[in-house]
Amino acid sequence: MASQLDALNRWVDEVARLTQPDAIHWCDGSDEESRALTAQMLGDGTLVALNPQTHPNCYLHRSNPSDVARVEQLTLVCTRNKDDAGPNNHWMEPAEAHKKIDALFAGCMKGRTLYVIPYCMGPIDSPISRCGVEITDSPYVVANMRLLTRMGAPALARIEREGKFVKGLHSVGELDPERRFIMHFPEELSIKSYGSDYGGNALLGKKCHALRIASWQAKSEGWLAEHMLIVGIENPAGETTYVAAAFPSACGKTNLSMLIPPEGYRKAGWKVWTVGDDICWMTPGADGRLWAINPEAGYFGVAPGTSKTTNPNALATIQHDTIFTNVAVTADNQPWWEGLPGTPATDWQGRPYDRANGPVAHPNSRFTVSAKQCPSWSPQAEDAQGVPISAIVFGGRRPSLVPLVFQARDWTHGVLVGTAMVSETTAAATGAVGVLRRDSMAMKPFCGYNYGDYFAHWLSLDKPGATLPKIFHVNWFRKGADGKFLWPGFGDNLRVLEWIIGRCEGTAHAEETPIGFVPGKRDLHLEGLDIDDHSLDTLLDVDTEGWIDEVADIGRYLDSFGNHTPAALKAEQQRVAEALERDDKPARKAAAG
Ligand code: OXD
Ligand code: MN
Repeated sequence: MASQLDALNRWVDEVARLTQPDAIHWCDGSDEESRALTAQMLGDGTLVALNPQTHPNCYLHRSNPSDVARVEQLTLVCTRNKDDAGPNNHWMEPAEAHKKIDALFAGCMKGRTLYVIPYCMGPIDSPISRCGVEITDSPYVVANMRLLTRMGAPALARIEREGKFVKGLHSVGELDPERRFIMHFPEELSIKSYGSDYGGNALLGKKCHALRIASWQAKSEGWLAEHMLIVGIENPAGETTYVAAAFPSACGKTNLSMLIPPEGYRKAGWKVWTVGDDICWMTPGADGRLWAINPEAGYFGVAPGTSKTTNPNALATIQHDTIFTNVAVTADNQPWWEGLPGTPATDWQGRPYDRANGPVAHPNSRFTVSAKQCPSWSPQAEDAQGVPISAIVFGGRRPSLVPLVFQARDWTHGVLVGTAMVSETTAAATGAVGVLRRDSMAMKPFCGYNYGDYFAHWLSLDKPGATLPKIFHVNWFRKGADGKFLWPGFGDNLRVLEWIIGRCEGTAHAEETPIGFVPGKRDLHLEGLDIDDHSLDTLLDVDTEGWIDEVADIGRYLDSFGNHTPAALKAEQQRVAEALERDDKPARKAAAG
């Protein structure tokens, strides 16, 4: 009988004929393999060793300066039917796309080694996990995939058993932005990426497989592949509630997933457990609840801003066995970025520090590290069935209008709230930073199909027998008239999560408003927090006039997906618009006391 690996071997042969590498290496994921690759990369300058006393087994990689972020313009979803990719994706006809990118791949691995990386997204023995194989000519990609996925022999064994895997072909090419494409072929379960060595473009298990391809599969199979962290909140009684939260790139998912409770909470016995910081696969269980796994095994976190005050857990995680990309270094060779103490000596491009050259660490500089090194890592992250999700939280960077937190009335309203998400763009993708744009469910760059169909898929989970999570929206980024953030954020976000959990359990109070349920000042646990009344009033205010405009704009946004927009979502938008028109704010406030 033909081995299940025959298909894999045939594909590797086919790719080798096209790319013509000097050698082929099948990655087994062993420590010896990793040591040999590291030595090779130290030898050719791909990696630079950092201070072994302060940061044992830590390395710095400096990217080509034109290759430091995701490239949305060059990221394509290639479906037979253009409508299936939707207006949210850049599209190319599959045959044309293959022809274009194969021309770039032809002979591109001459003088290089072709690495075959079998990997598993999710716990190796979980039925929810999925396997893939990435072929790459980048040892840096191999080193990152080793930290971010379950890579090597166990994954290959699972592929042999199942016979099914996502094919990802990657080459750094010439690192020329003019010869760069990240292409997805969801109908073929394959990915082709050329010309970039940057995380989201090159580590194909992450955004390309676990979000774009997986979201396509999830649609037809009845589950969700989402750009969400997963965090467990343990109360003083020892009960843990799991929350999944979607925020756009570089908006604090890693910080929230590793939150350290404020002192009063810590003393009372609250604990926070990190299941995942970026991606969440949720599947309806036999009990009707959504059960979630983190398909990743490590973090590819944004370095700048990570500090003792913002995220001490992340800082502790990255003291050893970490790859740093595009950070600065101090005179004694420690990694450095804006937010850390000390002084940089060399910037992210290896130049002597000069303030005139702009940020010393690249604003999208990163650390790659195994999740198990995190002090708050949840052992439940290895559970084959995942963790049950009680609340889904959406959030973005909104300097105005959007309150600190509100709860959607029901699932349909919650889907509208997620659909309507807006955030400022960040350095995680090339292009302008700080521009407000709609980023439904934080999936704008990652949804592998038509957003209208995706909204319909979300709505379809609400069926008889389902016990779905409650849906909330948060905004840590509201600013006052002086341009300063009104809410302290970070550890104090637990105060908001406590209210959210209380709402899930039916114990926390809220005021009903046209946009959903909003806590009053007395409904939040604010002991030990230095915040003035005026800031709180602003944070919890629902500005009827401002929301009327916002909801009208949401209506126009929904229309931009034409007849793919589910009628039920449009009807929900109408319902909220009418509730706002009817809103008698003084009477509402008086009733709330
Ligand atoms: C990431 C991103 O790298 O969202 O996680 O860009
Ligand atoms: Mn992300």
